[in-house]
Amino acid sequence: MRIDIVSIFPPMFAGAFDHSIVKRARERGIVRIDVHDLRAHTTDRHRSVDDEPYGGGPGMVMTPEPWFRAVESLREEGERGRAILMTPQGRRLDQRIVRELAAEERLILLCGRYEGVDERVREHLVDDEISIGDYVLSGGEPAAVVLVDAVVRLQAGALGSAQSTVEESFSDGLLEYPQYTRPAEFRGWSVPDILLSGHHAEIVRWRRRQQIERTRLRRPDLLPDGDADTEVLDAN
Ligand code: 9D3
Repeated sequence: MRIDIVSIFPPMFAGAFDHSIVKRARERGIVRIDVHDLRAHTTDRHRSVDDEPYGGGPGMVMTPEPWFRAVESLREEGERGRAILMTPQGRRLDQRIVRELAAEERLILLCGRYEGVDERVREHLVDDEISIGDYVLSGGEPAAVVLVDAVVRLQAGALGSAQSTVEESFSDGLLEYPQYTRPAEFRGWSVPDILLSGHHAEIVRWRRRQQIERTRLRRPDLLPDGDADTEVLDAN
């Protein structure tokens, strides 16, 4: 898979893809990630990427020309790719969308800044718009890092064999059970006896109950046919 990122702040990605699973996937040739400076695609003396909004109002709007030039030049080499604008107005990223994007040959991620991007970019250039959640970032760059991480770890061969086993057994939509390691007692706090008992079948049942109970209390939205009122009452 190929991922191109277009931004006015390429240094924000320094080191972001140089560790852990993403690093290994790049080293293995599973994914190629290139960051591009939007300003390289400006044509005016001041390399401007924004201008005042038509109709007035606060802030600046990112001008369409550099985005079109950047994406069109990327598309001249290799696959067309799926161009995605990172924006608070996009579809909210979840694991279903991550799987959908992970199946693409190439992604071109556009990171906006300022108050927004000229509407013609969304209407005539990009194929998709993605948000990573309902909170305010200063721009699309951190969102692009999140998306890349989630998509790359789904590429075949990106995970070590131990990790892929874990991935499969926990992809059941529940939160994880509580985990402990040595020491059995730490500052007076003990590991639950059941985990030291060696009764494997009972441990499996205990962990399952913990998963369900924890999900019911903390993330009832993940459970099928939840009654929100009842769940809040039970939690308190
Ligand atoms: C404070 C300005 N906001 C009200 C006019 C609009 C606004 C514009 C641009 C809010 C945030 C941003 C910058 N954010 C992103 O570009 C962004 C984002 C986000 O803020 N949250 C979650 N996902 C994303 S993806 C891109």
